[in-house]
Amino acid sequence: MGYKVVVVGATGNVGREMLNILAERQFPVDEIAALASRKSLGTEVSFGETTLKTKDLDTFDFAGWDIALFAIGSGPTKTYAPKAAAAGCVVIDNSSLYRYEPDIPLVVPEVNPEAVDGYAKRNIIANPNCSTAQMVVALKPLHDRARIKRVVVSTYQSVSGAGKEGMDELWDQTKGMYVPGQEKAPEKFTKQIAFNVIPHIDVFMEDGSTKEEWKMVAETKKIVDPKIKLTATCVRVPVFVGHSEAINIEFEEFLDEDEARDILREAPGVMVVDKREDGGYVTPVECVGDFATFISRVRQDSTIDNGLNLWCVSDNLRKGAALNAVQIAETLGKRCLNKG
Ligand code: 11C
Repeated sequence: MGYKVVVVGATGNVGREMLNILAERQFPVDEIAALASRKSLGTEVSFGETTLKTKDLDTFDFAGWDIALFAIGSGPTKTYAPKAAAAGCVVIDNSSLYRYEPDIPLVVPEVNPEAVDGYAKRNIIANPNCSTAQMVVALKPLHDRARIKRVVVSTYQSVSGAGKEGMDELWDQTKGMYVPGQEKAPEKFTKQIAFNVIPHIDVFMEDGSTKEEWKMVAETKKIVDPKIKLTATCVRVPVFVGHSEAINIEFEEFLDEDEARDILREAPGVMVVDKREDGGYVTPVECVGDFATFISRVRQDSTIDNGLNLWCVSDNLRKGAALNAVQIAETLGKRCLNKG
């Protein structure tokens, strides 16, 4: 016997990936429903070899359904997630709405699978931000070995993090640079994204950081260890899919670069590609459609006592969103629901 699964926001970038990944990983599904807002109603989406017609989120009755993977913004999530949870359906939510609430588990299954056990308090589990998810998969095994004191991370985030509109803007603006009359002014992003980089993702906070940067701090503390100090600079780059991160780590104990590489090679969800030669590292275009978080450029930081640098790349629509949500569903199934 398997699960009755709902995907909410099935026509978006992340919702479509959720359906693909449920099928690819052969999640034990007895019945599946793809829900969308009224404006996308009737749109067809793929689930493995089958095609699903989307149903109306507004009138859907969640009673009798086991798990709902939510991939809609915080606003509509606030309306529909409590409805689903109250009907007895466990919500796995990709928005930022519930992530920082103490009684809602925030889970990356390779890092804190046991946190899933707290799902029943609200019947909701939160999925982290994409830039956090891939980073903590790499940080956790290193933290277990040498205790991380401080992290300095700079991100290079693809436009798909801003949804389909972000991808369309990069495409149209790039085309518009060469086709007279088709110039495209910034709309989704605050400045030109084609052939440019923008050090601004999400809104500004009072201290001058952005919400995206704040999320990396708050989520790392909740998922890995509240003692870890972290400072981030998050940058949007003209890449369609795949977030990259340059991560500098200061440990309490010395950790040799070769040992760090070996630890990462053994770590769940991590793939090390680290040859000190031309092309001996991973870039975002190579990670698209993959499940792994790729680590390259592991090297000692000789400017501090116990420092290490590394390069971390992953498909932000997968490990950063849909894959992590499906992994949470798998973990919930194994640890708590025991079907399938
Ligand atoms: C981006 N990381 O790249 C964002 C997208 O909190 O789930 C995901 C935002 C979030 O723009």
